[in-house]
Parts: sequence; C-alpha cells; structure tokens
Amino acid sequence: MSPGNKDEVSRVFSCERIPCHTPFGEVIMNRIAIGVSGRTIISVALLSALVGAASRPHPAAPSQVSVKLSEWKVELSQASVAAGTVTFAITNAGSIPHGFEVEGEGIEKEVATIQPGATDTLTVTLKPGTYEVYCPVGEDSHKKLGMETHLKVAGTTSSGSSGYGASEMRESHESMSDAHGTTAKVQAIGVTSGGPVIQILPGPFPFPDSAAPILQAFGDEREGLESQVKNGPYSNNVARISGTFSFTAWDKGAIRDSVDGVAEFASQDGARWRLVLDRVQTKDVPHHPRFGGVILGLYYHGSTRVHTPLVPTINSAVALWAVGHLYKNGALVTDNAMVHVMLLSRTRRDGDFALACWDCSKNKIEELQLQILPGPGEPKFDAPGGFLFVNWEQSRSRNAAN
Ligand SMILES: [Cu+2]
Repeated sequence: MSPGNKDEVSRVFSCERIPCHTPFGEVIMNRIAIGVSGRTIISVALLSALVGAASRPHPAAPSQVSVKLSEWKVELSQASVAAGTVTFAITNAGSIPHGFEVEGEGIEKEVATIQPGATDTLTVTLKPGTYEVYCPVGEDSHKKLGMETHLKVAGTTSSGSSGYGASEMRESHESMSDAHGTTAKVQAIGVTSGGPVIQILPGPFPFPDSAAPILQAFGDEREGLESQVKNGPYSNNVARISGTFSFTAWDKGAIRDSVDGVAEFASQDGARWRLVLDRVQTKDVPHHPRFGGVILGLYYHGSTRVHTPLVPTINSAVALWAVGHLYKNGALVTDNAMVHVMLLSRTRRDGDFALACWDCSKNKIEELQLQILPGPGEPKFDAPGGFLFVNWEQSRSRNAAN
C-alpha cells in the first residue's frame, strides 16, 4: 500500500469516528481538523457557500441530501432539490469500498473512495436539470450492477419527499428485488459446451501488475489471492483434454435460483470425472456477491473490483455458484463440491490457449469455464493443485423455458 493510500484510509476512518455531516459547523471543523489538501477545496467551497448564504438578503437554504451506498444501489433521501448549493452526506452502508459521483448539466464531481462503514460529504452548486448520481468504482461496473439513480434539480423550490428512494433497478436486477415486492421476472438460459477443451493447471497469473492495485482492497483474502498470483488456477499452463458440459440455469430471485446440469471430462492424467449440478450456492461474501446463485449478464472480475481480479475483466452471459456431486472413475468423491460456472468473453487465444487480455470484455462470449473445489473442510482433489478447472472455448447458449 502506498503512503497516499494509507492517508486515504486513515482520513476516511477519522471521519468515521466523528459525525462528519451534521450539523454544518461540524463538517467545517472536521474538515479543517483533518486538513487534507484534496479536501480543502470542498471545505472552502462549503464555507463560502454558507457565508454567502448568510449574507444574502433572501438566503436560499443550502439543500442537504443524504446518500446511502450499498451493494448494489444508491439511495437518496429525496429525489429532487432546489437549485443552488447542495451538500451530499454520503454513507457507505455496504461491505466493500464504494464511491459517489454527480454528473450532468456540464458538471462531474466525485469523492475519493469511501471504505465500508465510513462517511464523506460532497458539496456542489447545481443548476436546474437532471443529474446522474452513481458509484464510479471499477470503471463503472458498480454502476452497471445497479448503483445509479437520478436527482432532479428544480428551478427555485425543493419538492423533496422524505425517505429513501431506491435506485432504478436494471432489468437484470428485477429478479433480485422480491424482497421489495417487485414482481420477479424469471429468466433461464441453456448452455452447451463446444470447441477445444482445456484443463488449466497451476501456474503464475500473467497480469500480476494489473491485478496488484485491485488486490489491495481485498482485506483478509488478499494473502491467499497473492499466493494465487504466483501459483494458482489462472495460468497459461494448460493441457488439451476432452469432455462435455451442458446445463440449464434459472434466475428467479434471491432465494429461488436453480441449476441442472452434467459435466463429464477426462483430465490430463487420464482420470474420468463426472459432476452433477442440482442446486445453487447463494451465500454472499464480501467482494463475492452470488446474486442468488445465478446471474444473467454481468460485467465483472479484473479491474471491476467485483470478484477476484485473477480472472481478466469480462462480460458473462451467465455466472453461477453451485454445489455439486463429483465422481472420479465412477466413485463418489463428494456431494459438496464447490462449483463456479461462467459463460464469458473469450480470455484465451487459439493455439496455446494462453490468457490473451487483461480487459477481455469486448471479446465474443463463448468461453465456458467450470471450476470445481472441495467443499469446506474436505481434502484437496487428487489433481494438480488440488482443484479442477476446465474450459470449453467455443460454447453457446440459448434462452431456455421458464
Ligand atoms: Cu460501488
């Protein structure tokens, strides 16, 4: 971690320990006490806005909007404010770092990344119009995951309503919103393997410098991931094998997703493996939301700060987390194999199947990845590195019946 980042973290947390955003006097005192150069501009802007407001004959009260950031939405205390000085009091109520940006009518202002549980403020002068407010973290991947909403700025008076308004749900997230009473939209996808089949064996990750700054935000997981950079499952060390994999996955909301499928392949040592998928794994962990088990259409990994950066930045048609029954040469190995499946943008080139791009998100979505790990507390598999990781390079999908 660079000294600059340390300052960032300690500043954010010193802000966390004292009420940063109410009342205004405390904002100014805290900002001055913290005395970070990057924030001085905001302090001065806020201070002069208040002084200006106080000295005008008919002061327009500066508007304050509370902002709550979480995975994966931006909630505002009101949907509209009066034109003029607006102070956003931002709380990161999520479990991973988020940011906050206001954009529109020719302005674009953002705060530094806010750690989970911490707060920050942003004061801007807004003229009438509609503004986009969103989380810019991960080259807008958080925005694509739903962390965006709009703020209307009216000509003179504020028509703000009380209470938080949820950010607009993107279509792919409607299915996650059962808890809010929204009608779930059932979607299903069928995937069939095709093209060259490769087994990925342990080796170094070919883009360590690109992944390094992303890994710094991974907390407890960082050490394990850094050892995977040196020798892990995201390598150019591959063996051609044979096999098939097909499945159907249903995206039905946070607790009703499901999967049904079978993979069969012969690994590079000649062993025959069979995996039966019949249930999804829904438990989220920080940095690794599982979206109810199945998610259709996701931009993540790599630079996005969503899931491990040891997979390049990709788009996926479907990603799922499942529990599988794994058999080797006809004998049951485990009923609790941990399985991750993605149909994603091609990350590997033809020929030697080396990882070919750090940002692969524009490539054709045809790579089918199957990763199988032992269940919690279970011994490593009898395979190189103790895991099984197989790719089918030219696979295809179709919309399936609900
Ligand atoms: Cu975010």
